[in-house]
Amino acid sequence: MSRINWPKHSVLVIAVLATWLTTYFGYLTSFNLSIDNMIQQLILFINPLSFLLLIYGIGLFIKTTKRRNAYLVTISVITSVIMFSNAVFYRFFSDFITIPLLFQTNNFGDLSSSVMANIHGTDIFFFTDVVIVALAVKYIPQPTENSRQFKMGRRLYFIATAALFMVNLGLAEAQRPQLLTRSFDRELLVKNIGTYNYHIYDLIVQSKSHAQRVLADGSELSEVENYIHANHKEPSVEMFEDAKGRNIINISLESLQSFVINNEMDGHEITPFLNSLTKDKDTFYFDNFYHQTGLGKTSDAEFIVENSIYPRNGSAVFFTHSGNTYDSMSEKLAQNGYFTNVMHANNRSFWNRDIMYKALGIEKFYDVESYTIGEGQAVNWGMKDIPYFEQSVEMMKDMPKPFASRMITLTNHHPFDLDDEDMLIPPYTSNSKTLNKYFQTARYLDESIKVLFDELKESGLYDNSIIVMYGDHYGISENHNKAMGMYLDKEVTAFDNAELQKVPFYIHIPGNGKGKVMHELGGQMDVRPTVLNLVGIDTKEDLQFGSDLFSKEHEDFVIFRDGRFVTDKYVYAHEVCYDAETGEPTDAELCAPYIERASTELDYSDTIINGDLLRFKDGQDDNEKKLPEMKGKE
Ligand code: GP9
Ligand code: MN
Repeated sequence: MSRINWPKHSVLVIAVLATWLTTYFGYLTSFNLSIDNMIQQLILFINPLSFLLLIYGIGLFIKTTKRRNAYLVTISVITSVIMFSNAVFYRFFSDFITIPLLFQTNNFGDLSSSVMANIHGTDIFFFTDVVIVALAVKYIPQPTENSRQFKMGRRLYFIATAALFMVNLGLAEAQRPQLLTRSFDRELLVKNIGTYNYHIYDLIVQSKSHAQRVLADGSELSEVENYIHANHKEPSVEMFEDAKGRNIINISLESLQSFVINNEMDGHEITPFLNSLTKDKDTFYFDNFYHQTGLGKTSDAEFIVENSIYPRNGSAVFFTHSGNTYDSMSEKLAQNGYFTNVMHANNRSFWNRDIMYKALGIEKFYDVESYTIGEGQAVNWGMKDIPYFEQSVEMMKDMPKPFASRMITLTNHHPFDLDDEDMLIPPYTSNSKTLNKYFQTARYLDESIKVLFDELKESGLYDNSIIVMYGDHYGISENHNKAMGMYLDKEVTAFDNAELQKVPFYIHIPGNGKGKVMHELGGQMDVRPTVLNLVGIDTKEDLQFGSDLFSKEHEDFVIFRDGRFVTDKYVYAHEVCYDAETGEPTDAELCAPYIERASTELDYSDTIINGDLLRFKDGQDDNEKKLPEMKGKE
């Protein structure tokens, strides 16, 4: 071999190529990554490269050949171990490794036996690059140089590496806007920035929150407790236990905003079934109810509904704080004899749900693998809502009773695509394709709820259940103000945009008879206390920011995650105080006391999450968290 005249730095090039290709073939053979188009395939192909150029390139700073060789081999071993561990892990979790999971150590006993069972002989493949790198360093001579020319070349090498990383990130952002801030899904991260960069990203996110947690102590908890107890509202006595012992079906209505309820689009009713419920004697419909989510969208809504605590600003709490202790609604229901679960026909790692649900004490997650998606039963983001509800009710029949199921719908999701046969009304005609299609998917969602009610009645579950439904967040963003203005027939101001954050909230109690339209001003924060009071569970001692919507003491004050707020008199948006009645700007002084309250409350909420303060609360045991269920292929 030494007779061949190898170009300079051949070893480095070979090492990068070997690990790059091993990684790429590892992606293709060991993970079930859904690739929709050529660009995504290209991103997947190039995504290991910038990291490998960087990490192997560090070898260019090592002067002695022996040490440099040892370094190159070590890197090839580490990258192989990373890919190999992820592949084994993926076999039973359908997910990539994340740091919080590695710290949830009390299940490692079970884990090690599952690990052994999930190692395949063919996994030796992941170490192909180690063999190649070892051979290369042994047989290929390496230059020892430190000339100016070399330093220049080295600089160019790193500039090119950085440029490649930027191109990768640019392509990824174009495919998935806000990829890093919203960090939807580990699968998406791996597909877009690669396994290695994903692990670095995970390390940064997790260590940031870990540091804040370490610095926190119990004294902060008493301050927050004082604030919350001082603002405590007595729940309604009249509604206490109105749904005691019943199954709770709590539905997240994807992207559904209140403006479609009891409204028409070009003469077509948009949500006929949900409209009929607003006039139903067993239904309480809240028409002044707001979402309070941030970047975590659906998952933020879930977080709020479970905990009655604000999600995080600028990141998804499901990702950043899945290691915390929570006092969730599900956990409380489970303590009171309910079988708690979430039903959602999507990948279990989306929004880090598989891990967060364990922290929330949810007993079972019926994810996409619990469903059979037949021909024509998927559109847009996945399973269509109608078959989803049909199959879910089938599963409910077999659940221990009473059960508490949170259900998450999906079809009415941006970009609001629908198959022709599911279009029950024509599209709208504005300059926004998004808004035009939104009415049709909202109409489909409405139809699916009707199917759910029918199925529940048919299964015999209906009479002994309550059905709670909330819109999770807006579907039409401010980017579509012009089209919205055309639909609403007015110019959409910051005031209107705040008003457009209203989402429908329903509580349907079969046979109750007291149902009506409730104008109480409320938000997602109020779901937990309201529902728990209905089933007769006391929440007086709980750290929650919401209160029972049926309570006479309930306060007309809703704070948005971004600091906007609404009271019965004022709406505060983009630093302007509006008169709630007229929608006109008014004296800023009038909003001042509420601005203060809003920021105090949001700060306290952040303090709870950042410091993981609920672990200091009596009766909480941080060690109870378990790893997500094993899904071995035994
Ligand atoms: C995905 C679904 C949609 O599982 O919850 O998430 P979103 O983008 O609306 O947050
Ligand atoms: Mn959503």
